[in-house]
Amino acid sequence: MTNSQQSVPCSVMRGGTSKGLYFLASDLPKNVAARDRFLLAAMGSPDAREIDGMGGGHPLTSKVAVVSKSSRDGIDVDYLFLQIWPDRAEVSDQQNCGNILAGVGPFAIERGLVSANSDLTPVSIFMVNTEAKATAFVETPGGVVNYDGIARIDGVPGFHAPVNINFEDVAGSSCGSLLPTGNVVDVVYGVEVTCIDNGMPVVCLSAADFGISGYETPEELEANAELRAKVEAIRLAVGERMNLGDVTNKTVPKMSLVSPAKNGGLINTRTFIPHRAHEAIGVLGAVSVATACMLPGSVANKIAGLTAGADQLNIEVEHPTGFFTVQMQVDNSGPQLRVTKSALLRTARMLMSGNIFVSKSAWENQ
Ligand code: NQM
Repeated sequence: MTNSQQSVPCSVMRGGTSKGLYFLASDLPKNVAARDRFLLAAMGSPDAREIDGMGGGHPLTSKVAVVSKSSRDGIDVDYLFLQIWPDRAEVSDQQNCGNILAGVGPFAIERGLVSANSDLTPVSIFMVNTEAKATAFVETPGGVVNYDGIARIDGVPGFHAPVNINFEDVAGSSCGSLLPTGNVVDVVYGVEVTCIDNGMPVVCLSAADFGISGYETPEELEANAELRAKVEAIRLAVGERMNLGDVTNKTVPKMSLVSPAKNGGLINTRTFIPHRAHEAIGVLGAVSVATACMLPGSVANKIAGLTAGADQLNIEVEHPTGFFTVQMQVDNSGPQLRVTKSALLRTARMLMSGNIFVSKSAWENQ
């Protein structure tokens, strides 16, 4: 602590293709409004550049994980994800984040919430936002987290230790069911859409329906005001139908413009999250798109050209900076597709661990 500043223990980590602040819940104010004021000050929000805080001025680098030991059966830690809006004084717990999730296992071990007794430590994680479970496998030779390795994920330079993550039963975790509108395809403002939630609420749209190729850069997409307005109008219209209420100020659903793969994958994507264009694709966002590819008749399925029948598949989702591979296991035996498991590879890295400082007046005003 300094005279005018209050400090709190915090780690800065890269989780997958995102970056954020990781806290123990016990280090943060218990009162939610006070916690949010503290996190806004810590990130430097509201300010487009977040210059007076740790945020990177983009939703993908303005994220927080709050981690605690779990009291739930068979679960090691609880993980609450919070999105800090860079340019609005707002903190949202309305969505989950599978990228920041990748850092939760290593963080939990580093901070003594989980002990590492073998070379590979499974960390079972309850994702508080969506009340779903994930298991992350963290390399811990000699009981210490290892970050070096030969795993590579698109959107992150270099090679790192793998963090394999399994999801069980994430269908409908935000919207109540895999197909929240009850339909494989809905028509909104004359455009065919597939609304799906396999861990993240996503609307799949055909890029061709918007007069774009689907291979534009995120910058080109963000500069296309007409496209953004059309996509946003559809998002606002489907939000209620997806059981998400008024989504005007929500970070969900994500809007994924799909087109034929052109680099050997199954499908190509450009995703608004929902107002900035993702540099890659979110983890659970990719799981939802991969699931849509397996769903006969969906907007994504028609473009991917996948025929029904396979119950285990590696789905390569292309995005602006490469591929995202999702291993899908589904049960095709009933009238409706049931997802039994999804698994994927991420990497994570501890970047800094220490104390974060906010002005004492921000702290005391809590
Ligand atoms: O979909 C960005 C990210 C995400 C979320 C977003 C994510 C997920 O890349 O699970 O990871 O869509 O807001 O971190």
